[in-house]
Amino acid sequence: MTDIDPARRAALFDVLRAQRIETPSWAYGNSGTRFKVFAQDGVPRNPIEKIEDAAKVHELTGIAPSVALHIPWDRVDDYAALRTHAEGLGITLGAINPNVFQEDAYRLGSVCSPDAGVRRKAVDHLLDCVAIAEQTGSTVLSVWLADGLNYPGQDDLRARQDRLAEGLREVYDQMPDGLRMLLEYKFFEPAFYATDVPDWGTSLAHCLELGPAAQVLVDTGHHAPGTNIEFIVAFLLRAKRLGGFHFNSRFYADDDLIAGAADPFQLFRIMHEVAQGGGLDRATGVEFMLDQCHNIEPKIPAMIRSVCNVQEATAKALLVDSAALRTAQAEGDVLGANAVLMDAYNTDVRPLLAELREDMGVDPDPMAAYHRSGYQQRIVAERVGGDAAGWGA
Ligand code: AFD
Ligand code: MN
Ligand code: MN
Repeated sequence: MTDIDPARRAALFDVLRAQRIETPSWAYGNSGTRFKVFAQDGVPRNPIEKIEDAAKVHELTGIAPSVALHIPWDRVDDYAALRTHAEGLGITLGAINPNVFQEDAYRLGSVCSPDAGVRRKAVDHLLDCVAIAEQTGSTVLSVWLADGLNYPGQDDLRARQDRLAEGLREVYDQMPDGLRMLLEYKFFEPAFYATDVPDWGTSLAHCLELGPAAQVLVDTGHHAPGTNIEFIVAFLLRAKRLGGFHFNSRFYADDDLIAGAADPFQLFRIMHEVAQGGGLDRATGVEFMLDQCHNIEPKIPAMIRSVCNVQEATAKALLVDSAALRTAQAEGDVLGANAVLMDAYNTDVRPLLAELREDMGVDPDPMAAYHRSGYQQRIVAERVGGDAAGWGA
């Protein structure tokens, strides 16, 4: 058991109780790589069933009260009804993720395409998603563009930035008050030579040009190996342009594995910078979202594991003795400062989190509770026929 004084424990619990981690609708469906999508029994066949799975994750963890949608994967005729259904299950609809990367028209790009008609099509889809966000009550438009080039000379790099700025400007100017555009970057894939929003600097530059409702979305799987992601987080928090995260884990590329599974120390360092920079204060508006694809493992347990991994990293970050850290840093006590951080990281916070969960009225072991619930057996038995969610490959 972590021996921390009652006042500090209470403060820690207040922050952890308020933590909100959004799960992605697409992670409940079938997924895979360009080589194969492995179908699993019981996966949802429509947005309603995805929302039911997301609601189960929230019921068991207590800190996953919203689910991000992906359009058109989650297109429905009545978004207001979908919103009501979600709220009836105890969760809300979260970020709206436009999809301008899965139609033939987008072969040479979407918003950055050399073809004006394709750019029009892409911007219209983004505008549709703004309208959908208003119906779902979403406050985030989560924009990831797969746009890029495979060969030098294929297109004009600067002209593509002009097209990007023009397209985002049109969307930004149509956004209602209260909606934020989070512009996601990715250093490669599906384009292999150049990506039009490849890094945090490009995203930040466009966000600064657009206005205060545009912020950077940091997907933890979207950096070259060895990138110091926590530096990016600290910098963007200081610039008040950290819109949020797509948490996942990677060993080599955008692997979309369970958050914290590949490098729990990196996840802790990221959450330490978030905690130190005020990012856990709801008022700063940092969105903590998962973006994963559970290709070979059962979907809902993987999601529970991911939510708990982010929660665990947060708890450890909150255990950092900030006063001792500041003192050691000010004194140039290199080993002392590092030791303060490592003390927190090396603390087993699982007993503390079990206590927190009991305090919150949820099972101290969400994973065991899921396996006891019979939910997996129920969805496998009930979800027979129809078209399982996912994408072909
Ligand atoms: C892919 C992209 C990006 C995007 C996600 C959902 O790399 O992370 O946010 O799909 O559209 O993972
Ligand atoms: Mn992402
Ligand atoms: Mn990704």
